[in-house]
Amino acid sequence: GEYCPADIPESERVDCHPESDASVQECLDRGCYWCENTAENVPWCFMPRQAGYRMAGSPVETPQGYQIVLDRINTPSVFGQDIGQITLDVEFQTEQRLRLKFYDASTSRFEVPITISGTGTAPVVKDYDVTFSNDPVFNFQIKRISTDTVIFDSSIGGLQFADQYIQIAGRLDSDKVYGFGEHEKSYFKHDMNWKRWAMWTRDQATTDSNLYGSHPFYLNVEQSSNAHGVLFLNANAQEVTLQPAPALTYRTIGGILDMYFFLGPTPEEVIQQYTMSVGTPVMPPYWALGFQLCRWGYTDLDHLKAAVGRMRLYDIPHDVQYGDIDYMDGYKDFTIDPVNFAGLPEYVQQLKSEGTRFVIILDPAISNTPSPGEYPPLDRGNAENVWVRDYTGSNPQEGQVWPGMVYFPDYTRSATEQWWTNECVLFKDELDYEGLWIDMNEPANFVDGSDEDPPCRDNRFNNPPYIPIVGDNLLWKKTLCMDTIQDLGMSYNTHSLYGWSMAKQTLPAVRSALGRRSIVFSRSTFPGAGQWGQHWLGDNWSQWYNLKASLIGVLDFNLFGMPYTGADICGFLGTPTEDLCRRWQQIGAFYPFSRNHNHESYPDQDPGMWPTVANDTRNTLLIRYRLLPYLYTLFHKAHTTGGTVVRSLMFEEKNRLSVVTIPPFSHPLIALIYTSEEGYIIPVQQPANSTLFSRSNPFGFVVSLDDNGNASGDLFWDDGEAIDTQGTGTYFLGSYTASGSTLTGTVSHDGYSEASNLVIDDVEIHGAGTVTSIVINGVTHSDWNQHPESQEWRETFILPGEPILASSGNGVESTSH
Ligand code: MIG
Repeated sequence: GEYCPADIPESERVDCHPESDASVQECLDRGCYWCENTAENVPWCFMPRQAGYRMAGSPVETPQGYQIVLDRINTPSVFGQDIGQITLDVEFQTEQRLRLKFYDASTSRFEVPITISGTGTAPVVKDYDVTFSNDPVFNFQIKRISTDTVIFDSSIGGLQFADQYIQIAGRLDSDKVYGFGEHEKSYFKHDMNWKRWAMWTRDQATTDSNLYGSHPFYLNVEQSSNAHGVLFLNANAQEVTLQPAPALTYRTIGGILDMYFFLGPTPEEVIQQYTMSVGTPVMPPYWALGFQLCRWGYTDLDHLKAAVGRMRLYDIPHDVQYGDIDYMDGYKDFTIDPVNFAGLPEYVQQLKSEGTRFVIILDPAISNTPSPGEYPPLDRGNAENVWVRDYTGSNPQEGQVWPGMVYFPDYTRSATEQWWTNECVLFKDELDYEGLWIDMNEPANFVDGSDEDPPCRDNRFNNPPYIPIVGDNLLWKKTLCMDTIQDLGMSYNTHSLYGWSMAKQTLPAVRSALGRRSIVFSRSTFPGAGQWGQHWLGDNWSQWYNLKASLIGVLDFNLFGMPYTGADICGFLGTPTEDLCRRWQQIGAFYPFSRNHNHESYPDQDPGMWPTVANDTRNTLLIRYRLLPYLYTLFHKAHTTGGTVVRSLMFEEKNRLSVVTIPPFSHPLIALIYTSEEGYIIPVQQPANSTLFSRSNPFGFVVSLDDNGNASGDLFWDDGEAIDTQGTGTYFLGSYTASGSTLTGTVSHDGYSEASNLVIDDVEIHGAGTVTSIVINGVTHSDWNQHPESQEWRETFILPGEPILASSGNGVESTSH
């Protein structure tokens, strides 16, 4: 009828009633259209193209681009409090980076404290162009110049800028959309059939609703196969709807609309440009690339020792052992249970001598019930007033977590950093830990809001006019009230930055405690968190589905600038079958972060619990350890130039695939997929059961020649634990090229004297055809041999547990790894 215009295709509808239960009257009151009987999932209530803003005059040129003043057209309000005039700054920041910042010039609003700025003047040449129009209302198009592709077209309509409701929609060039997190998904490329994803940090076992981190970033691969990325720099509760046009509608309930476009043009370049803007991943210590064992629910030190004993019995590589909250006294940070974990500090020393380091968990919440003098970390925190405050801004806000009643440190306050660093330094004297695992920092609270009555005051922050589709439809579910206060601002704005700010303060703390490199595993993350911390994928289930989804999780976090990531191997919740655990150990051996971890209510699931799992785990981990110099070099690259460590095949132009399907699955996504790329040289090292020992073993190279007989690669090497060896120059960087039958090594940087002790005793060459001579650095080698069956590239990579061809030591092999 008259409320249902024919000219807006279903696929392009911008939802005008994103809450549930739309009615025709409510829809018309918002000045929107109503069309029933659509295809499934299509919104019935949608925005007219005439709603939005209009340019007040022509765009004004600025040194970096344009400034445009936008006036709201007088149409009915969707959620109230519309801002009548907004300003758009268009900044041509670099050749590949464009910023569109929509804000209220008359009133300051919350802005995420991440600065991504250009040089101040527009680049002479750039990959993109922006056009603006007032027809029928303000809209813009962003175009990739080289291919004439419109990569974002806001003429689809829907621009809104209200105090607590900001929305923008855009047509995309292709439906190949990746990213937005944190969610558990079983596919990498998004489903564009009206799928909706909320971003709001939340303590929630893995599912497809909003989880621990908030990552409002997507990658879009265009039809031309060029790629671009977009960051919405916003921390409020937010969501995106992906629709089949292809298009997306983005909504947030606070802050500003701050969009950064990264033009790539390759997917890897997009991620490099993105991570260089928000902070490239911190360089992990070498030992953190080793295998790690954890569980929640070691009832006492003997229980933990028994698990370690099984690792030793089966000679399974074991670089890190964890202490979960069990080691604490009454679950209080910076304490050790004097009964069940008596002797832990001495045992940690023993582990260290065996090549196994100890990492401890710390929760942000600090017990506030002890009397003065009983728990010094609380007393010192009180003295410095480091806590998140209640709505009055003057009293610390109470919550409930593991130790009972607690306060939450405000990690956006500088006094907190001194206090937190001091506590970490003091505790290091009691327990010789090597890394910190920071959990519950969404922040998680065992009660909704508080245990006061009512838990949160009824106001526009705790109960805003619109709530994105966050789990439980409540912003303060299992967290603090939205009007609690940190130095940076109200939780309404800063909630999703809590884990980010905790990681930011914990890296300097742990560095002060150790005086060397460390790790800070953070459950909650936000763009830029990778420059301080690492991430595990949270509380998953011991199910095949979660094994599959973990691979997507690893890929997603590589898009988000946190390549050091992995899922709890064998699953956290539930009891894995022997076969699941075996296969998970095999796949997990190739996560950047390889750790078996378990929930307290389920039986031990360390690999030594089953002989078959133990054997396959050891054999697969030996492959991982052989590849660690390569993995380390990849991390160095990500640290210095941004980009990914684990990436999807669509990031690669040329590759040969080796696919091993893992029964009972035959779907390629369920397979362990190896890209053995032609033309690369991969540095390897003889493995051992700890990096402490493998680091002094001989090196080797796996050379995989391309069709022209060429290959190249590099090796980054340093002491594995000094802070910022890149900055101080105390590292070795070698470049290797193969051409014809000659492999040449060139030292690109020689700042690590120990590197002169590196020995190479194994070079494996693939794709060489008939080999007649091997020359390494000008020296002809005669002690090589050829694989009896095939001197050519092997198409399949064989996992342990299946027959595997043995390495023959020195010389040339054609077995493929
Ligand atoms: O309320 O420290 O995700 O890895 O074992 C649960 C106990 C708190 C949640 C973490 C999990 C950890 C567990 N923690």
